[in-house]
Amino acid sequence: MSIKQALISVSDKTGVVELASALHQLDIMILSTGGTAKLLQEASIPVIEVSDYTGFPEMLDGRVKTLHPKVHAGILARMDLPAHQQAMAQAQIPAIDLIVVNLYPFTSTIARQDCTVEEAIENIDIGGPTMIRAAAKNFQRVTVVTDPQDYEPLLEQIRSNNGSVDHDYRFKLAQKAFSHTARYDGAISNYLTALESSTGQRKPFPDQFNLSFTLTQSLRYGENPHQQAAFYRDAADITGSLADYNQLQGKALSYNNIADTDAALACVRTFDKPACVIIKHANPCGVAIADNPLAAYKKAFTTDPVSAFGGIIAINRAVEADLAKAVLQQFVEVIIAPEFSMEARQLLAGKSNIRVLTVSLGAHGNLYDLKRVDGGLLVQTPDDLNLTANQLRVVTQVKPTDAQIEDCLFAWRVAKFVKSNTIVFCSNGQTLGIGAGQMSRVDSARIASIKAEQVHLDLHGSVVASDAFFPFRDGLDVLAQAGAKAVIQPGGSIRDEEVIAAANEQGIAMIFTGVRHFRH
Ligand code: 93A
Repeated sequence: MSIKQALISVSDKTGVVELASALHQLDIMILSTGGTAKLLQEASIPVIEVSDYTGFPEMLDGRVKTLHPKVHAGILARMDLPAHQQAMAQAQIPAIDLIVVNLYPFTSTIARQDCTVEEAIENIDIGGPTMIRAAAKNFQRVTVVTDPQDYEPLLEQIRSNNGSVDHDYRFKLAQKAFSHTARYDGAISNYLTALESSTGQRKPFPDQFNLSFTLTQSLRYGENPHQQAAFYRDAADITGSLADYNQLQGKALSYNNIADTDAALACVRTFDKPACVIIKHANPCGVAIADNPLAAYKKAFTTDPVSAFGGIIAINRAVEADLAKAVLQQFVEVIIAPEFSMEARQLLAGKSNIRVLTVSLGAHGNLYDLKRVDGGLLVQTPDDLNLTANQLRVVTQVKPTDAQIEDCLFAWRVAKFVKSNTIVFCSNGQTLGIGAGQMSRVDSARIASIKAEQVHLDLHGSVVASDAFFPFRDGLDVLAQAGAKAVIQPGGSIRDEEVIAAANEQGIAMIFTGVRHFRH
């Protein structure tokens, strides 16, 4: 059945003029709501306002626009049933065959620092999801489009299909539509659940979670080939998350790829300057910031070229040809960045095994971290603490220079993404040696300095971050021996005095953060 009448009501107006103009040329009648109708009329596209169509003006500040039987019967009627046909004829309601709707921007509204609960609530779309769900329910006849990226394929379908959309495509769009409204409601539910009261205070911690995940990708296997696995997406609409990744080339992501890419992305996201993070087995083996992404990559790679073999690279800037060329010199599993230039893409295509991903770096963050334990689930809010210089306390006679403070903050930032016990040597916005995942801090310190030695990186004058306090002076002695001149650590050990005395003795400046960054 060919499409005769469409209803367009969109908040994100990307591409809607082009779509409506093409639909009009295909002789499709267009119904539309206030703001959308105005935009289309300004582009000289004939539209009928829903309020004129129903004979019922928009009311309650737009809270009621499309919630009318003439709209919903038009969408929900099964025209293959004589009874429905008859009821529609009797009520003089024409069928609506195509729904193009996207919703009030709830997630981007609540992401704003100054968003009030009242504003959030006004951005809960009611009419939009109702139309989307009605159309998706009736996919046997009705086509529902919720994503501007589907406008072009939709038009292709209509043009090549004699004015209609084929069944499989309608079904696919309906599946997408229900995922869309599920995510939308998930985001609302998560937001409201995290509030203590309707005035907007945060709860101390919820005693009940409304977590919901939907399957996004079946994986060939888990951490090991004998384990089954899949990737689920948080139903809360966290746009720009890793679950929204876009793969430009390469084999499907594995379980370990996704886990490691997550670590890389989380770390690179926290830097404002051009940054590069290389991850191996969930730990950074090189992190750097620089004036441009190529320089950042080169610095990060220098930290530990052996470990970087088969690593995962994250960059927080567009990848251009120069960086693509440098990356091609190495064996890389995954490279992820907000975008890749055409030339960079063509170069990377020469090595079709490299998985090339794009993801947005916008405001983001899961509400909770989850960890399964035997018969239960550990839940916490994420470690999203980022220190600034004025939160630091210098505890030694030796004072750090401004450059050392800057490097200490960089090292501290990296330490957060390294498995405990963590020791990170840095200088000039570059990691020099990383000690990760050891059961004793002194071993992490030893490993970090050995790693730097292996690649002939000079630790003299370097700074060091330790993710938690030094229980004894032995860890600090290892750092001093390696050449460190400033150390950043939480403090708080009963032997703090002993450790501070050791630093003073060896001419090391020591900074306390008062907070730690365990990562187990
Ligand atoms: O406030 S609503 O929940 N009430 C409605 O009846 C309704 N119908 C469509 N919001 C409603 N919409 C939404 O308006 C759509 O989902 C879309 O996001 C937006 C488009 O409004 P406009 O065309 O005026 O910009």
